[in-house]
Amino acid sequence: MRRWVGIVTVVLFVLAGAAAASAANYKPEYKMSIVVGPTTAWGQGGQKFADLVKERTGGKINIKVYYSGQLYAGKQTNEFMLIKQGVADFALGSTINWSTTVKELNLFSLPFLIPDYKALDAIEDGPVGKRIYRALEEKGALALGWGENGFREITNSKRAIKKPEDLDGLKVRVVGSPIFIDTFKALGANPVSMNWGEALTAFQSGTVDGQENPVTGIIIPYKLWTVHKYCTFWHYVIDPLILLASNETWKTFDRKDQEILRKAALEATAWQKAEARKGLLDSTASIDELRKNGMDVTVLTADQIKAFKARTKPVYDKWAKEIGADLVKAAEEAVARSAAPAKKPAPKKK
Ligand code: X2X
Repeated sequence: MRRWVGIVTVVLFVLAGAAAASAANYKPEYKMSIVVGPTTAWGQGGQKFADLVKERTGGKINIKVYYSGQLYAGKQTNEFMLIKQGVADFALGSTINWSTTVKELNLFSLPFLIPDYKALDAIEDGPVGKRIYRALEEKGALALGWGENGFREITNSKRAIKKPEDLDGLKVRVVGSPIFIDTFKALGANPVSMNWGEALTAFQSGTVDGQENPVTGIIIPYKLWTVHKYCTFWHYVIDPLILLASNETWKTFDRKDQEILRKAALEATAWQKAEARKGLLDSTASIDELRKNGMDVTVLTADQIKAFKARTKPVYDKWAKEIGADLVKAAEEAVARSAAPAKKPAPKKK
């Protein structure tokens, strides 16, 4: 009997020690980087993830969201390095900002590749999406879910944009990712790259004339009608978000917590993506809101879009090579399949 008590005591002691050691490996605070502010669905999606994780781990994993790029010193295109180095443990971020490190992400910035949400979903949820995830993992980050900033439409303070010539000489703020500089130069504009935070000041002072960003994602929450009168819907690129965990941080979590994190990420990104599409997918509520706030909104027809597509074709071809011809081809095929009419079910045999 004595002996048994002794063994049980030793076992309990070892188990308690292991539990303490694993809890001790957990940091008191995990950092999540977000480039934009808390009034956006993007920011709220990050907070939702943090809340779900805190609740489901009983407070063991405590994620703090750092909004408006507080974690990076310098350029927003450095955000991926924060994750790679484990300075940020998580990020809900735009593929554009990470595309200077992970070249495959430029796929989403190829002008006029992805015409609608169906095409985007076909890419994200199919083999192309898996290849993008693999590319991220090789560079140091685990992708946990697709969110969305949205189709990037153009706003400016000078004139309505209906044809490429309307962009002539227009000073347009773009993200510091080279494909955007190439695209706007091809369109005859004068692109200037700067962080989002600095861009807002530049719009107010009028040192730049325009910018491109999604309607529900950025234009509405940041009330860009206070600086720009004109908005053109041209759907020239779409900007997905991805929820990332640093590989460095991920390996410190036990299996059970990894499962909790994965599930919370899928829930938070699905919620965030649905928010981003509200008032755009099934109604004109977002256009109405821009007009109500005094904006002059132009929605380009398929024919008008052709002229912009033709002008940016050399940029597409150049960047398709950089990204990888086969990945681009696979994406083009996914887009084509998504547009094909659904096959009719075979007639029932009598
Ligand atoms: O800087 C932008 O334009 C923004 C907020 O959309 C991104 O982070 C890509």
